[in-house]
Amino acid sequence: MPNPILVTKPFLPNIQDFYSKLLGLWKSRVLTHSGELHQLLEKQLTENLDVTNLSLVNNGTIALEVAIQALELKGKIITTPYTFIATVNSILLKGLEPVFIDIEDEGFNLDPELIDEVKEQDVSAIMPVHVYGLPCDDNSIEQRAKVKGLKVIYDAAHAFGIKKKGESILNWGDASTLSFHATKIFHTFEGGAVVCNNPLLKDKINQVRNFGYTSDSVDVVALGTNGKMNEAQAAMGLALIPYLEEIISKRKHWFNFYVEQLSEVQGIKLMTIPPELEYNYSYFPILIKSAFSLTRDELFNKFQEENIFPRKYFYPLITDFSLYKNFKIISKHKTPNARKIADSVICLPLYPDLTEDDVSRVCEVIKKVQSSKCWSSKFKVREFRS
Ligand code: T4K
Repeated sequence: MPNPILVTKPFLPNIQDFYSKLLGLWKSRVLTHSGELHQLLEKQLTENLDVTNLSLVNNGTIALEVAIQALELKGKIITTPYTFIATVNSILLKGLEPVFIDIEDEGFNLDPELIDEVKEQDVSAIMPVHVYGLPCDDNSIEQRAKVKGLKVIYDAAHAFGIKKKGESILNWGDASTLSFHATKIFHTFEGGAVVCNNPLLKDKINQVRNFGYTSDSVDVVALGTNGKMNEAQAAMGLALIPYLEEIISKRKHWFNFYVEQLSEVQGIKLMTIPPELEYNYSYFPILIKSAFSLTRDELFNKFQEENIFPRKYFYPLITDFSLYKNFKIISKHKTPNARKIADSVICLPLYPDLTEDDVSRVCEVIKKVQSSKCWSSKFKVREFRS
């Protein structure tokens, strides 16, 4: 059996880069609570990502919860069912209710026009997701948010480093949240951040991530949690920053390799990157159409037989998970576009340390099953004619 190829493999810095940063911890014994490495990482990421305010937290789910808490949201939040479970769990965990609306036709992100159809009472915010790092339609979303007096939190877990027309998309809305999970472009083992433009909101975010304490840790002025990133996590982040260009350019190389190999395959639809985007090459989703020889699930199983493990990001839809299906407040809005995409998507393996042999193996599985279909249908035509 050939080596397994997983959907992703975390990028690791040279171990010395990480180790040298840890040495300081053995001297200082400051292991957490906004230590030296934490402060340095916050500063470096703020500059690197071209954002105004960035607060580190201990994962991307807590980033969402902290943003909801700091913005003092109540009632309901409009969001998408086509996302990772954490987006919507964060809403429920904070005692709010999700209102699911559909994604755009032929897209992956929430359809802003459907915000107009939400008639539910007590809606306080919109939580769109930049799925695979492809930016949402911010103008349409924020225009509607303004009219309705809603806050906007972008779940930007996939959008590390993405710029549109030269500007970071992390600066959009009231806040954006990032995930630095091991499987992400940039990681701190586990980790995340909340980005915002308003310095007063940053103060509040910093309070909420630290039990609600004021910066001098004397008084508790907000309802807070323990969302702090520790120094070992920050050390990993600092060790990885110098590799960011290499990480993204290697991902871009394999992304383009897939495009070259697969763009002519009948029945497979590839994602397109808008020209004005500086993309991070975080995912390589393909959509399996009816013209393909196998169904999505048949192709998925074929991959497993070949020891290749892509993922169905994002299937099932959030609204199909038992927790949400059985939940009394599940929204009445229909989401046919999201269902169509969830039923046809496969994210192929994409990470810097792939080899040409790996990517060729993945592409061969697809090309082989499709060409055998073409061959057998030609054969049938010949048989019929003779
Ligand atoms: N919002 C959105 C839109 C998100 O996509 C996510 C997370 C969040 C919010 C929440 O952020 P965090 O709280 O997670 O920071 C993965 C990740 O666990 C999750 O972070 C990510 N989204 C989601 C899309 O994917 P799984 O369960 O599908 O993948 P997992 O963890 O099994 O890993 C995938 C592959 O990576 C495995 O085949 C093995 C490999 N792997 C994984 C880990 C963790 C390694 O080789 N080493 C490792 O340490 O969720």
